[in-house]
Formats: sequence, structure tokens, C-alpha cells
Amino acid sequence: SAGARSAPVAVPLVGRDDERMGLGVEALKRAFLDRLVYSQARFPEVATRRDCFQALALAVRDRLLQRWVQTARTYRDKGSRTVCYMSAEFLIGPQLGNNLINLGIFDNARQAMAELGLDLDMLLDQEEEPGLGNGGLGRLAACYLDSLATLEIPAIGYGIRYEFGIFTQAIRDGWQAELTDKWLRSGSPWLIHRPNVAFDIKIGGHTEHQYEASASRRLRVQWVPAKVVRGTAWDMPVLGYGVNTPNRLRLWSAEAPEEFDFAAFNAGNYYQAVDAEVLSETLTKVLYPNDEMEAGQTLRLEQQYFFVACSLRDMIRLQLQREADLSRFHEKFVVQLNDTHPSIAVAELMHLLVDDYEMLWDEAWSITQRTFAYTNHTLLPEALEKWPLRLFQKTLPRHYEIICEINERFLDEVRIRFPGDEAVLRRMSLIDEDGARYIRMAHLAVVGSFAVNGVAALHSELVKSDILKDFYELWPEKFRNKTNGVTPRRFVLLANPTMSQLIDETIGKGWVTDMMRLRELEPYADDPAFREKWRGIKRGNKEHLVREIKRVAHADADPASMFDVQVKRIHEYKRQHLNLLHVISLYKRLKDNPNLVVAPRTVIFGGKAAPGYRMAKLMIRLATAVADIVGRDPAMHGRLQVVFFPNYNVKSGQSIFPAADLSEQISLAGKEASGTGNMKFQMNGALTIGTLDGANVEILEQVGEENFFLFGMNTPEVKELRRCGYRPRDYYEANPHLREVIDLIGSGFFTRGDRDVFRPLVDHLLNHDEYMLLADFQSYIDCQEKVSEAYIDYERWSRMSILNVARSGFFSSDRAIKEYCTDIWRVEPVRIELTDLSEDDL
Ligand code: F58
Repeated sequence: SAGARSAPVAVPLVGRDDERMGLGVEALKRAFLDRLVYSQARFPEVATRRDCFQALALAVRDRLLQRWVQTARTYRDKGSRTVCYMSAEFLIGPQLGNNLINLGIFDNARQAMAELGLDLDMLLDQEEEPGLGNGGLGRLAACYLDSLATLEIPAIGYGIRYEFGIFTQAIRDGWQAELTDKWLRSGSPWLIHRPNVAFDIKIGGHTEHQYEASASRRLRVQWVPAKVVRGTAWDMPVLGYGVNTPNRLRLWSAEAPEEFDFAAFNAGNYYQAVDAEVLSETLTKVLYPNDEMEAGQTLRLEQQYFFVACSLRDMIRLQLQREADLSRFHEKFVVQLNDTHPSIAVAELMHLLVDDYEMLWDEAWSITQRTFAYTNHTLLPEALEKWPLRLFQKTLPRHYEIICEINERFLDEVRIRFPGDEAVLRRMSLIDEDGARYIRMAHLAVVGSFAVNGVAALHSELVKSDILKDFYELWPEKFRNKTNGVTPRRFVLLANPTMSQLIDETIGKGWVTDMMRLRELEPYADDPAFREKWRGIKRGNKEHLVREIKRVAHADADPASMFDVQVKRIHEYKRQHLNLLHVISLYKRLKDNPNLVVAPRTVIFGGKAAPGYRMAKLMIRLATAVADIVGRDPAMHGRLQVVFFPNYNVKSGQSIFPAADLSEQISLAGKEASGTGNMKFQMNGALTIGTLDGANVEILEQVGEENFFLFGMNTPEVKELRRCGYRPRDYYEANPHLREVIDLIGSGFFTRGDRDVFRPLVDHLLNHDEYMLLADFQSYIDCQEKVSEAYIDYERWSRMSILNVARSGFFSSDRAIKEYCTDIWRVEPVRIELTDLSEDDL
């Protein structure tokens, strides 16, 4: 921290080529053994697997920290403009394997461990998954940190250190059960606590307004809080691939501001003192496991405010180390808001600048508006975040006033642009006054930002034409598209080493950081020998997944069958139940016609349902019920199988994507903002069956129609059907096969005669079917027929698979981050050289 500089320390310096930080096999063995003894206090004969994992992780961490110190020094010396990626979620996944890859020492580490009698895969398997996110949004943040570091962009990720991440999913009697995720049980070797980087954050209470006694008679506002929570920083280094840049992921943890409330303690009330501590800590105790918005959770608003308040104070502290005041804050920092969860930052920066740093409103507002940019991740209007006004006011009384002031000034601007249009004022206001009153966080984010982006081309268009239409008319220049991307380091190089090696041998190694070079694989799609190798690799990956399926789902899967995979959060709009309608249809056809020529399939599902989302849980029950019946039927042997893979997460995803033949991306058009699993599948050689939704549109554009299985209505057709009044029952009555399938579910066939279990699901499909499964059913079944034909022609399938990988370069998160850098953030790379660290730097 700022004033902590002490006298030079008389210790040996860390040199650039210091053998203690070596990356060779011998150095790694030495470092591992040192860490086993000096950090874990174990000698090899009694060390547990966990001890060995910790020792290797710490040895690797030392190498990251050497680079980190250099990076921090360089950024400080240069005063580099910094990207702050603010996100309530960072679904970073296990770190050891990725760090070995990015340091370029994966093979050396494997050999070093082998020479000590240890298996690297076994050690990698020991790492707990840090489940600090729900799904795509949190994982996107993690991919972006990887690319930011790889591209050498000065960046900080700001988030929350949840003590319990997303729940662990177990399947009990076919139903989802939720278990708490104690990922910090034995600590994380990657997190470094910074108890001296701490901020006291106010919550609740009231405000007091007073005019200053001085001549200016300025109005001063005092916020008198109901409680104060202390946030301390936990840092995780995020190393780029093949560079010396580890950026910082800074996660805030809540604690009581003082160890004890001495007043309470002295009065003899020890328990009350401890209570305050416990209450403070609950703030960052658990991640909300909903993948949709749920208004009215005070604790969630407190979480959001808490991490944003800590992060902005941290940035201001850094800025005041460099400059005398905050007038150039927006030149040194740009803040990307990952959805609206951190959007309270707009009001918080105003609060800090105006109330604490006594800046005039107009200057503060100009800085604020030039600091923030906002990414929208959803088109579902019901998912847009809003806070009940009373709850908001009670939790953040000062921010309520500030938002009212922002709103008044904003609505004045709207009045000038749309004179006399009361309806537009009501629609655009930051406060929803129809019925129960709410604060609209998306509106706050748009008004407070200089750029607003969607996450795929179609999505960004729909943002402009639907959910933020009025804002687009007012400020067209703010709106952009930034199609999502995923990191090829974790999802190809680490997850699929055999395919990566074949690519290396074929076109060289450059593709990992220049994914457009994968295009050079295209000619090999016509090479039968290459195709055969390609199939052998896929087969190996499938055999690996088969072993995993055996371990976690206790099922035997056939690696010769087509692996037809849908992994993602369970949600009606994602339509896992449409996939199940196809499975049941295929089952029925195979039963009726045992000689039917179709590709044998293993249909694999994975994903968590929000604990309070009943229909999603019922969809899981349907998958497990179908899996059970199909699995027991000898006639299905070698023809059809269904697996529900429990507890899908980043780690299991790394086994699943490389083994997939078919990627299911079957949301109703206009509902999936982008999808990112679709990209991970494509990069690993799976073909996509999908609708024209989210980034599927761009995948289709890249690979060409002949290498993509397209079905279903497009967005205008969906709109039109809804306008005309959609009646799902008409489809049911007109299509005998569809009727058979639905009736089989309703008949109790999958639940030992119990007709009640799936009644809500069947009733919902027949009477509402909000996501139009029945309208897309026949098109989906016909398309699956084409998939089956293509799979049987395995030369053709391999060709398509190779072309999919060759044309996946666009979906690298490096491409996405480069676009953010030039078009939104206006930041440049800063090269980090490894030099000798001198005493002055310590
Ligand atoms: C996802 N959103 C989108 N939200 O659904 C997906 O299409 C997109 O590819 C991805 O973002 C990345 O842009 C998403 O994952 C959440 O998980 C929120 C968590 C907090 C509550 C509200 C949903």
C-alpha cells in the first residue's frame, strides 16, 4: 500500500534467470519439493495427493508472482491506461493446468512429476473448481481476462470472493439436489489476501442535508449509515499465454470493520459483538444461483454495491497515487460493466466525486459518462434487472437521491429531443412508475455510459430495435456489437491436447494466438489420411468421456455412437425439452421399426437448474426418466442412449467439448443473446444443429450452410406467429407423430404409471408453450434426420468437422478483446520484459 515503503531489504534478489524460478524439469522438481516441505510441512512419503497438488500449485504461483511484480512495476512507472472489467461473476475454472499451459511448461511439469513418481493428471484432478459464476456471463468474464493478459493489455478484473460458489448438483431419484460448494474448504493456492487493501463501506441509514457556512453556501450531503462493512482484497494472478503479463483478478471479501465491537464487548455483550461480525461476513457468503433476475433480494443489492464501492475506491486510490486530483480519472481508467449487476457504479462514482471529493455535479457527471461502458447479455424483458424503490432507498439512501437527480437531468434532455411525448418519458425514465415502483438498472447503465454493446450481431440489432429502442433513437452513436469469443488456450490447447498436436504438426504452432490461421487446415479436409487421424483423435476423446460418464453417472456409453450433446443452464428458452421430444420420437420410431437405418446416438445432457425454477427441475427429471427407460430397453442397445451428466461445470466441460460430435444450440430464435458453448463445441470439431439465434447466426456464416444443421423459425417468423396468436394445440392436433410423443410423456410411461409427474410440463406445452417448441418440432425432427444421414457417411462427417474447426478462428476471445480495445476502451498493449529485480523494487 501507499505509505508502506520500508528500507531496502537485505535478501538475495530475484534475477531474470534466477535458477530458483527456472522452468526446466530439474528446477520444477526442486521447487515442488521445496514447497512440499516449506509450505505444506510434509515429507514425500506421507504427502497426500492434496499436499502434492498444493506444492505444485505454489511452485507455479511463484513463477507467476515473479512476473506479476514486474508487471505491476511497469504499469506503475508508465501510468498505463487500465481496463477495469467489473463483474459479479468470474467463472474461472481450475487454474493449475491453464497456468502450466500459459507458462509453456505443461510437458516439463508432467515429466518432473513423473520423475518423482506422480501423475500430473491425478494432481490436476485434485483442484477444486472455483464456481464463482452461474453460466455464460461469468465464464465470458474469465475468457476475457485470459485474452486481456495474452494481448498484454493492462487490466484488472473486479469481483466478489464468494465463500460458496454455485451449488454442486447431485441427482437423487432422478431429481436435482443442491449441495453447498465449499470450494475454499482447504484454501485456494491462487488467492493472495491483501488485508491492508481494505475499505469501509456504508450501507443503509439516512442522509442529512446542510448548507456550508462558507460564502459559497454549497449544499453538503452527509450519509449516516445503519451499518459499515469492511471489504478486503484477495488477488489472483491471471497469466497470459506466452507473455510475461499476469493481470490481476481482485475479489472483495466482507468482514466486520473491527475485530470486535468493543463497546458491546465492554458492556458484557460478547455475543452481540460477534453477531456483527457474522452478519458482515454473510454479505459475500454465497453466490445467488439464479440464471434469471429475481427482484427483492436486499442481500443481492448489498453484494453488488459492496464490490462496486470497494473497486471504485481502489481505482481512486491508485489514481491519487499518480496524480493530484481526479480530473483525469476517465483517461486512466475505463470500466466495462458486465451486465447491470455492477451498474450501481454509475451512482457510486457520482457519490464519491461530488460528496467525498467535492467536485461540481457537471464535472463529475462528465467524468462518469466517459468512464463507463455497458454490455447487455439478455433479450428477455423479464430478465432486465430492476430494484423495488423502497428496498433500494432503504439500502442506498444517498444513491437513491443521486439517481433521482440523474433522472431529472436526463428527462430534461429527452423532453428537448421528443417534445410533448409523455409516453416516451415514461418508457425511458430510470424509475418505473407503472404499478409497483422500480429502479431500472439497464437505463441507469445506458445513461451513465459512453458505449453500450450486445454480445452477438443479431442480439445487438435486437437491443437497438427492441429492448433499448428509445435510447438508440436518442443516442445511436453509443450502440455497438461485440460478438463474444472464448479462449482457445483453455478450451482447445488444454482440453484437447491430441487435436492441438495434430494441428501443430500440420500448420505450425502460431494458431493458438492467431486463430484465423486455422483456415490453413481447410485443404486437409480433403485428405483421407488426415481425416482418419482426425477421427482417431475424436474417438480417443470420446473414450476419455466414456470413462468420466462411468465415474460420475454410472452409465456405460458407446464411443462408436454419435455423441449428441447439450450442456448449458437448464432453461425453458434453451429448450432442452425440445431435444427430449426428439429423443422420444427416435425411441418410438426405433420401437416401431427395429430395422430403421439411423446413426446410433448417445444423447448427453448437462446443466444446473436454478433451485427455485420448478419447470427447469422438471426438465431434468424428464431427461433422467427418459434416460432410465431407454437404458433399460435391450432393443435400444447400441442404437440409442441418454445420459444426464451431473454437475456440469468448467472442469467437466473440458472433457465434454472435445468428445462431442453434435452440438445442440436449439433456443427459440431471438432469446439466446449469444451462447459461448456453441463456439467451444465448434473449436473442438463438433457440428452444430441450431436455430438462427445468438452467435449461431455467425457460426453458420463462417462455416457455410453445407456444414451446419439449421432448423426452425427465424426471429421475424417468431414475431409474426406471436402476433397472429400462437396456439400450440393446433400443432399437436395436426401432427400425429408429435401427438404420440407428447402423449407418451403424459401417459406415465416414463414414471412407472404416475401420470402426475410431468403433467405441468405437458399442460404448459399444450396451452402456452411460450418458447414455441411445438411450432419448431417437425423442422427439428427433419433436421435430426439429416444429421443422422451425414453421420453415417463418416468421410463426409469428418470433412465437415475439420472445416468447422478451420473456420472457428473468429470466435477466439482474442478477436473479441481486440475489438473492445480499439472500438470502446482505446487502450494499447504494454510489453512486460523480465529483468532483474533490484532492491528498489522490493
Ligand atoms: C448469458 N447470460 C447469455 N447470465 O444467456 C448467453 O447467451 C451469453 O452468451 C452469455 O451471457 C455471455 O454473453 C448469462 O449467463 C447470467 O448468468 C446472469 C447471472 C446473474 C443473474 C441473471 C443472469
